[in-house]
Amino acid sequence: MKVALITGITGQDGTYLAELLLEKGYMVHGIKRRSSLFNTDRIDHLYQDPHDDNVTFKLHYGDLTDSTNLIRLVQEIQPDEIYNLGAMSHVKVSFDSPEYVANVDGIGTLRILEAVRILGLEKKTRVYQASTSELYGGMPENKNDKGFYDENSPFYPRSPYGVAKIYGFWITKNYREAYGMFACNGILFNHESPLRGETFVTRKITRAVAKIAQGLQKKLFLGNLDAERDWGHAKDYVEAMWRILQQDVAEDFVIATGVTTRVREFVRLAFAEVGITIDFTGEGVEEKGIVSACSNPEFQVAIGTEVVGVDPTYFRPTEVDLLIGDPTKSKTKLGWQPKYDLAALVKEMVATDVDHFKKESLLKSHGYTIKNQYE
Ligand code: NDP
Ligand code: GDR
Repeated sequence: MKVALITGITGQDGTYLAELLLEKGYMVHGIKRRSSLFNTDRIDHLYQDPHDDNVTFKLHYGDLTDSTNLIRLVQEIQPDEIYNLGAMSHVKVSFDSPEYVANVDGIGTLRILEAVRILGLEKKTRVYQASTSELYGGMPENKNDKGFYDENSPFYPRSPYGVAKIYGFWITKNYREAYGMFACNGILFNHESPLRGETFVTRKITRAVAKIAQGLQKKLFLGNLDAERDWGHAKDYVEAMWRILQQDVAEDFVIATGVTTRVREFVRLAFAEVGITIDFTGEGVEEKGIVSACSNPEFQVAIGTEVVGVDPTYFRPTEVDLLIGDPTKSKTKLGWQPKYDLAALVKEMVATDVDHFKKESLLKSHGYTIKNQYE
């Protein structure tokens, strides 16, 4: 039985990856942070009683800022594969706590690699590093001839998050070259799902659409509606992570769909899922999204209602305007093929949020209040 250790197991990707590895028959260990409230909502369905026989899923307390904790866990677990997904992953928030982000997202990667080296596991333990398209910074001159970012495109990070992750990228590559470790970067472009954190733009939109349609929210405020992102589904992307560690030779791979879409268009598509047509008028901070049709009798939203506005609070000091990745290498070498396109992704995200808020409304109408991660 292969043994995997996942940092960031309580996050979006950690959850899907744990599910995938369990399906493949792995023993899965995960590191979770101690918090004053439960932070395991996403993975509660995977919980196994540690007193049972043949347990294949186990959580450990730990933190990427704590070297001794990481060394002890790697020593105890002796993993065949480590997936380093733990990070403060919000680009905008990284401008507020840049030093913490450098410590967790940058030096945290070094701590994982050093734990493997100190314990002499260089030849046993393979390491996957969660690198990101934020490394490219969206600089137009750095795209390849076909107009995409690929494994050879230069980096130019535009946030403390991107700068911390560039350290993680290079230290992973350096440990591969210096110590012969099987350590790889997956340079993943944006990937979303119904499990996406609520303050990332796609989930913020799908939640708001579900609430506005049901009369639970009046308006959605966003930042830069012109930003363009290459959005895939997290379920497809964790499959690529696993494939990267199954290669004969350790290498870095771009994982992307090759299609980019504006935030404004994502908003339109998400509202369309509940039968609401949005027209955008005005420019810059004056831009507004106004309902021009509502074809679903279940959701009564009046024509002419202003449901989307711009709030400059969500602008970033430096922005990544456009990202689009070239998945050619991952498709040919890894045999990776995404199952979802953007339409299927939006459909699933909106449907899940509509369902959630329907249940919540029903409970409220019967005098119950529920407090969970959604509030
Ligand atoms: P999430 O924000 O959903 O999850 C991040 C995880 O990291 C959570 O489990 C979180 O724990 C954990 N974490 C945060 N700080 C620490 C710490 N100090 N020590 C240990 N664990 C910590 O991110 P995603 O699942 O979306 O992303 C996974 C990884 O992939 C991240 O490294 C991200 O930067 C990277 N990435 C993500 C992309 C995307 O589009 N989703 C694209 C490219 C890269 P807790 O639940 O307690 O907060
Ligand atoms: P990103 O994702 O910064 O690409 O990082 P996010 O969803 O936060 O932003 C995408 C784009 O949308 C614009 N935007 C808004 N963003 C947020 N969060 N909230 C808003 O209200 C809003 N309005 C417009 C942003 O300016 C941006 O251009 C994600 C994270 O998962 C990283 O960890 C990962 O490395 C990269 O994707 C690839």
